[in-house]
Formats: sequence, structure tokens, C-alpha cells
Amino acid sequence: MNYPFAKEFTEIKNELEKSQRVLLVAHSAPDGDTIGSVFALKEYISSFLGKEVKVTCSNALPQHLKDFLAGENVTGPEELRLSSFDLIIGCDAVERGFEKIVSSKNENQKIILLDHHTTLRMKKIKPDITVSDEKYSSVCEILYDFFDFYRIELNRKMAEFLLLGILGDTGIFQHANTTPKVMEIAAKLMRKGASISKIIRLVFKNKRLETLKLWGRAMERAEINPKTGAIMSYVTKQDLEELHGDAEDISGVAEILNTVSGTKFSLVLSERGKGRVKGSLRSEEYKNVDVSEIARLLRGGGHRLSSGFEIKGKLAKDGDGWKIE
Ligand SMILES: [Mn+2]
Repeated sequence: MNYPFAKEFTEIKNELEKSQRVLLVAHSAPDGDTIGSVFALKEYISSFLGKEVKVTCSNALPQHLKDFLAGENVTGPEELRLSSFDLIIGCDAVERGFEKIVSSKNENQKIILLDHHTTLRMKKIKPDITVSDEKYSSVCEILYDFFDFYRIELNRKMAEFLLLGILGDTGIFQHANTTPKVMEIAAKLMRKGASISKIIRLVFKNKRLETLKLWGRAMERAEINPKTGAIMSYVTKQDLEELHGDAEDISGVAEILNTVSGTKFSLVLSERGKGRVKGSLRSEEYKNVDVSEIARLLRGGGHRLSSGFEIKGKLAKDGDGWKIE
């Protein structure tokens, strides 16, 4: 196997060995990949290297991951004493909240970023080591390479966490990032005891009735723009409050709308707190649209097939339709 990040892997291993206390940072509104990667790393750092390690995240663990994560916990950023960690590792979509938690570093601290988004950019912090390549399906795939590079025998827990991230970011092997290598890794993780059917049952077939009701409202409102091929809908603040919707629910709407035949991409606008409207964009490889370009025009970011942006304003009725004002 070839390891494009062999040099970085060596540096990461060095830093892990030198450190005493490690902090792992998941991105806000955490998904399967950020959760899978921080907890797989946590298991390695605590059980294999015998170091102290904590996981932090700006948001609570999402409801749909609760059963899968039984026994694991995250420490809220406000409970952390940042200066007590000598190594801080951000896993996945580090532009989503990493610098809110880690806004500065002292000279004894090292920072490592693991990501697979092209939009990775830091405003205040210069990381010591960065591994980021859009060719990877997920940060969990990067970590698999890291463990494989060092011939580390994965235990079942680590295999399950890595498979969670891969299943999440490939949409259970449906997205275009499902490469032969991803399938080979998944097979190897299964041999280490991870069960695809168990993860799918616990994580993906674990919907709340309210989620389906929220999807119902959004789907009822969906419209196709025949000129652009966009299929669009929206979710109001009221919908989210009444049905306790979260980011995962909204991304679910965008993904389902994107399956409507004849469409080029989907866009779901959702009203979030503090007078902000979030846009979630999805497309598919065969549709030949790079939604990250649309997101970037609106100062957002993401991948070619899955991106987002956030603008100030709120959704307001405009004749038959809606607008952001
Ligand atoms: Mn990811």
C-alpha cells in the first residue's frame, strides 16, 4: 500500500509519544466521521499508548449516535483547562468550531489537524502538522491508513468507530467517494469485529418520528427550478423547535431531495438561531455540478458533492414563495 502522508504519520506518532495529555476536538454539530475519528484515536491513545486523553466538542453528542456511543462522553469546552494539554488534535471539518475551542496555543503545545475538506483554513492558529486530502472519503479512512502504516492491531472498538465514520461520510457506500480502497478497508474492519448491520441499525435506522415529520414538511414545500435543475426547500425555526430538529435532520432532507430524477443539486435553507439562515447543498457525481462553488460564492465551503453556507437573515414570505431578508 502507498501512504501519501507517510511523513506526517511519522511526525504524528512522534508527537503522540512525546505527549502526556492529549485533547481531541470534534467539529460542532458532530457527525459520524468526526465522532468515529476522535473515539478511535481516543481508544488508541489511552489503551495502546497509555496517555491521558479527553474528547471535546461544542455540541452534545447527537441523539442518533447515543446508542452507538454508550459509555463514551465528551467534555464541554468550558470545563477544559486548555493549557493542561500538550497535544491537541482536530478531527474533520476543522473550520467548524475548532478555533472557537482552541483560539490560541502556548509554546509547549502542538496542534495537529486531520481533515479531508479543501476548505480547511485557520484564522488564528498555525497547525504543526496537517493531513488533509479530498481523495480520502473520511477522516476515519486517514486514520485507518495511519494505524495500518504502523501495523497497529485494531481492536473491535476502534474498528467500529472507523467504520462508523466511513459509513457516515460515504452515505453507506452510496456516494462517489466509495472507492475500491474504501470497500477493502470496510472488509478489513469487519474482520476486526465491526458489524455493518449493527452500525446501520443503531445509527442510521434509528430515526425519531419527529425527524420524519420534519422531512415531511420540507418535502411538501420542495420545488424544482427547471432553469438550474435545483430542487429547493426550506425548514423554519418554528419547524426545528416544534420537531426538535438538528443539523443531521436537515442534511437528511437535502440528501433525499437530491434523489429526485432530473435534478442537478438540492438546496435546503434552514433558519438557525441568532438570525442566521443555513444552506445545505448536495449533488451526485453523475450530475456534474460542483456545489462547493455555489457555497464558496456565499462564503461557505465543503466538498464538490456536499457543501454548505450560512448567511445573516431570516426566511420571510414573499408572495407564493419565500425569501431571505
Ligand atoms: Mn468527514
